[in-house]
Amino acid sequence: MKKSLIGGVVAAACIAATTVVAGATQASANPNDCPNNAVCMWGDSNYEGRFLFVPGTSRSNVGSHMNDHTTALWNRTGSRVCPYDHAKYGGSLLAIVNTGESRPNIGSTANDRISSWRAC
Ligand SMILES: [Ca+2]
Repeated sequence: MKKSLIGGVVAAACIAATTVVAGATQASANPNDCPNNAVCMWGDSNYEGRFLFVPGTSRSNVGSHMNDHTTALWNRTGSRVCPYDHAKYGGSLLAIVNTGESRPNIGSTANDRISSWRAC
C-alpha cells in the first residue's frame, strides 16, 4: 500500500515537470531546448536570456514576454520564416531565416524588434 502511494507521487511530479517545459520561461535556455518543428527565440545573443518556442511556422503576435526582445533565433520548421517588426506581419520585413537555420545573433536590423513571423 505504501509503495503504490510513493509511485503515484513520483508520477505526479513527472507530469508537473513536463508541463513546465512547454512554453515560455524566464531562465536562460540551452539551444537543445528548442523542439523540432518550432521557431525558438532568445533575448540575448548566443541563445541566452529569456526564451520562447512556438510550434509551427507562424505567429501573428509574439506576446509581451518576447516582443521586441529577440536577439538569437532558431528556425526548426520545414519552411523558410520571415520575422516582422510589428504584430500581424506589419512593418518592416526584418530577416529571412531558412529552414533549419540558427542565428546566435540576428543582427542589428532585426535585433530587439521582432513582433511576428510567418512562412515566406
Ligand atoms: Ca517590433
